[in-house]
Amino acid sequence: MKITAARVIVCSPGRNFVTLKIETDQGVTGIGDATLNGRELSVVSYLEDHVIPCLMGRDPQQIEDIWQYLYKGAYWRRGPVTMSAIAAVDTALWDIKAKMANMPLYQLLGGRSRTGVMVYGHANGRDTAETVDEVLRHKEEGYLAIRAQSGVPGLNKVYGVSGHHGASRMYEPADGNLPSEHDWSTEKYLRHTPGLFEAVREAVGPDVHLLHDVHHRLTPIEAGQLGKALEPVRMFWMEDPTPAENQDAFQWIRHHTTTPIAVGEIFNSIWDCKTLIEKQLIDYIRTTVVHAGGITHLRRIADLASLYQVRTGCHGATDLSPVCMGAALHFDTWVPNFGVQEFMPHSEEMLSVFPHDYRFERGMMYCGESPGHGVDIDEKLAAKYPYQRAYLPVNRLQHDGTLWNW
Ligand code: CS2
Ligand code: MG
Repeated sequence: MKITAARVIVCSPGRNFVTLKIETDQGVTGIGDATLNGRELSVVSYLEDHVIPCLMGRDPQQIEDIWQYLYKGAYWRRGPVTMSAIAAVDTALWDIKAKMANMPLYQLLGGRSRTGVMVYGHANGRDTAETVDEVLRHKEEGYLAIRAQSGVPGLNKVYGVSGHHGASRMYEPADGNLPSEHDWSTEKYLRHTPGLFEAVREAVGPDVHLLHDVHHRLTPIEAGQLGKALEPVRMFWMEDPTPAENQDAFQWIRHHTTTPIAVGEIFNSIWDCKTLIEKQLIDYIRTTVVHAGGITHLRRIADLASLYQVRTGCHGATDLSPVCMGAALHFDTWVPNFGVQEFMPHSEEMLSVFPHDYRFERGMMYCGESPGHGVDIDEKLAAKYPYQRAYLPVNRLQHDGTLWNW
């Protein structure tokens, strides 16, 4: 069996997506997500100019050898661009192999480990009252796990909150021809957030899992302070409490709080999280199919995590395409140490470009039974949505403009 062609499809049905399609001499094709929000065209070039020429004529069944070839053969290992490109190839090859085996991808990985995939939804509001309303709306829809993000009194624009009530589902941070600028004050955030979650827990009751994304903005000791303040709320997790380049820094959070910690959506290899997992400094690992080297590498991360009772919590924002969501749901259906899957619903416009067989029902998601990962791309429709450059925002401290973590 041979790879005969491969091409990158860039489209923007509401936001930019990058998809790799691989064709074979047996007529079977596979697709993979290669979307890196705000730096999409870097991955396009990495694939078109450097990876695709090396794939021609190779046997698509040799998923592992191709992974090792692209990882070690690049010499310059790791990084979000490299690992997103490798992920796209890997996902497409697993799609092909499952189609050749005439089985849904989760069967090929080792079969079903659970009846369905528990997901968490995004409830956002401009203030505490709106956020409580959104959390209750999600509870009504059957979500068992709900992330809550709210505006902060005295701040103009913060992560995770759209500009108007009820639009929380379509929070799309990448916009504009240049990065927009947000303002930040840790003091105002720490004054506001414990009260937000007291109100949310009071309204939603004890059974719903509550999550929150700090989005890399605190120091370790501030994160310990927040985690301790949130303990009475019994959070499912506090996400990205502090930047994670220094993995050892998380020990200072652990010294002060038992609030569970999730990290890893911006990680792209097992090396980014090895210390965090081995020292049990986290409880959930957020690495994803599209940014952490595909199914092949994500399995290795999950297996390492399972040795230390760390569970998976794959990233699933709308800047990860439906192709990534489809592949992730097969991974989630198989992986023994599953925790939760993020689910930020794509718009109908986005989904129209990516026919898929996964579905949401009362807080759970279910991958389909069709061979492969169950997602395709309508290339004619995709062509109607040309790429539009868009950036993620940057963040500055409100009092003096210091560039901060967004
Ligand atoms: C967020 C993301 O979903 C999350 O947990 O951290 O929305 C993140 O901001 C985007 O994926 C960045 O592209
Ligand atoms: Mg996050």
